[in-house]
Amino acid sequence: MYLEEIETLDRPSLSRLQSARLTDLVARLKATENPFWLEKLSGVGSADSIEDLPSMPYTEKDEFRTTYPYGMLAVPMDDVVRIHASSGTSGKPTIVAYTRQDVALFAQVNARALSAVGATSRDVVHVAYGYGLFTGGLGLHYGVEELGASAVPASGGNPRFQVGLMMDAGATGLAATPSFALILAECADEMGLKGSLSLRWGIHGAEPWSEGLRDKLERSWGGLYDACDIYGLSEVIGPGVGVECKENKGGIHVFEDHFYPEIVDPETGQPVPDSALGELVITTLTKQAQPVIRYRTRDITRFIEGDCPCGRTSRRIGRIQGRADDMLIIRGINVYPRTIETVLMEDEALGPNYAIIVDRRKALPELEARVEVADDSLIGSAPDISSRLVSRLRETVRLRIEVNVGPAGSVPRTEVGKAKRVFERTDERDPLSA
Ligand code: DLL
Repeated sequence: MYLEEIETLDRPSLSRLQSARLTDLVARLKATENPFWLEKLSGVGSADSIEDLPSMPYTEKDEFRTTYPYGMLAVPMDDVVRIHASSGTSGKPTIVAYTRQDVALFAQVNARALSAVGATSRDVVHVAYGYGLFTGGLGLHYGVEELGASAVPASGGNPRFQVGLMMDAGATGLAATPSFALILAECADEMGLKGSLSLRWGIHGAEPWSEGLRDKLERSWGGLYDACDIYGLSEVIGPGVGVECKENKGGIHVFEDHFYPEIVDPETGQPVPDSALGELVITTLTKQAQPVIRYRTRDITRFIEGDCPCGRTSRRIGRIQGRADDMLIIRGINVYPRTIETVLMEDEALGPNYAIIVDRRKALPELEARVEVADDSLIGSAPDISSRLVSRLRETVRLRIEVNVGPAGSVPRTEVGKAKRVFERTDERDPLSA
């Protein structure tokens, strides 16, 4: 463990640490001359305990937009040493700023995350998250260096070149989105190199993925590979808000000494009962440049109760089910794309790539899933595969979803950035061939 003393702290001591940090955070924000924070905290007292947090106001994504670019800064610009921006889907990106201490924290939490998935200073880590404004590349990169391992800053794209580099540089760890890790595995297979690589583990996040996808990913790297989930978001810090440990792979440990998690009902904003699904809300207890109080992440998850065999005492959250704003409403039924993925990936006959098409050509939208066989020898069974998936999807999602099974490699891959899985269809053109 990278910071054993903190990561195994008993709960009462952790709670005292969180309380002291919250008191300090509120005092720091009240001492700024920033009208945004003065107004937000106008009805808040000195915050003596972490238990005071649920009575404080939320921070919303929209506030990053309305205060763009620097309206939420809690330090003078002189103290800012780095800027990142979130991958906004529309309009202006969200700018996030870091002081030198924030950059050190960013490196520390990523070193902790890497250590939890099994990395040590002896690893050569191939970092295939995008470098640049996106927090993934630099976040993991600094974490690798903090741990004392060797970082290979490959960034996204050009998978054949990357596989060659992994081979030559002797990569033992892979930091990449789950979808890009699969592309690399496919490529390594095509190049006849899969068995020759020495990969032991992968740290995968930035997009939703399922247990079935983990299984396929671990198998496609030859079975000795631990694929763990890393979670984070730019508005909070970037990657390294939490991670799964390799011992359990049963929930994401949130680095709660820095990022305090709550789960609330996305409609009412009220806390949900233990282990119920809801929206994750995070307070950054120690960040300096751009802290957030009760940030509504829009990510849907639940708390996981019970101790973890790895010995970490921090609370765990389940895999992110999707974003409140990604939820599709089809004929009155709420569907998260990840629920469809879960059903598809359980089927052994399918490869790991899929696309969901929301067909809006008629008055009532319809869903189609485009999938591919794991191996072209199975293509003759496409009609059977399709009909069993239609009935499984009907049982799980309560909708008829058309399933089209194509040959291996027929679903488009995303080589740079986050995988695009959901496509809208509004006219005769096939959105996948656009
Ligand atoms: O995606 C930070 C990151 C980089 C995380 C590398 C992990 C690895 P943003 O671009 O701001 O930051 O996007 C944040 O991505 O609110 C989630 O909806 C989604 N997301 C991030 N990690 C996961 C994950 C980075 N492990 C948004 N599972 C978040 C599911 C994830 N969704």
